Amino acid sequence: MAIIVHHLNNSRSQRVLWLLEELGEPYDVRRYERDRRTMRAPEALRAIHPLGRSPVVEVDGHRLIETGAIMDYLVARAGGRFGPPGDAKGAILYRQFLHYAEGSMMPPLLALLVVGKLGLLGRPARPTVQRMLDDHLDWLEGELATRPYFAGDAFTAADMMMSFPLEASRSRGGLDEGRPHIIRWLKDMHARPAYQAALKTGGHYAYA
Ligand SMILES: N[C@@H](CCC(=O)N[C@@H](CS)C(=O)NCC(=O)O)C(=O)O
Repeated sequence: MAIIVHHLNNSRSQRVLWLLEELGEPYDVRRYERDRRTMRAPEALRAIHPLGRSPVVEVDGHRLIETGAIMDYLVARAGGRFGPPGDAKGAILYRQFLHYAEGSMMPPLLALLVVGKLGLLGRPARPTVQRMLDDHLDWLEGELATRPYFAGDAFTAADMMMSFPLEASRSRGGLDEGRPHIIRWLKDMHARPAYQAALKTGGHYAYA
């Protein structure tokens, strides 16, 4: 049975479509549209999983949430393609960035979003949250100055995981050409044929 991806437009689940395109794995996309006013997922997604969030993937008789876990599962299922590199340092970096993307990088981006929505009320908090994000961006710029991809010389699922927080940073977190190594990396990611193919199956994606 083909893998089913429950995909919300403009969301983290774009990365799952991208990985499946890289793997050449057949999949069906069930698309959900955000509410234009609240930007929340539609109620229909709660029928798939009680959290009503995306991605949700149906694979091998399981229903799986959490992007990092989904990527990890799909990579293992594909015999480790796009998984941890063979060298010890690369394998550590792979694990680190696979989890860091959602665990550490997304929270300040989410905080920035909330602060932005608060308008004038949120304004006093903005510099503090921006500084938190800048710490991440400065560190990542230094990391990508030393190697082409997050886990070393090879493109891996860790790069795919890192795409969403860095795309969101470019869109609303002040990431620009002043951090040339991250921008170079983003351009490389967007140039991949599988990334482009995933944009076609996923529908509108504001961050590409
Ligand atoms: N850490 C989770 C986050 C899941 C999540 O919050 N997904 C967002 C999409 S970017 C969502 O479905 N939001 C819809 C909503 O909050 O209503 C993951 O990576 O899967």
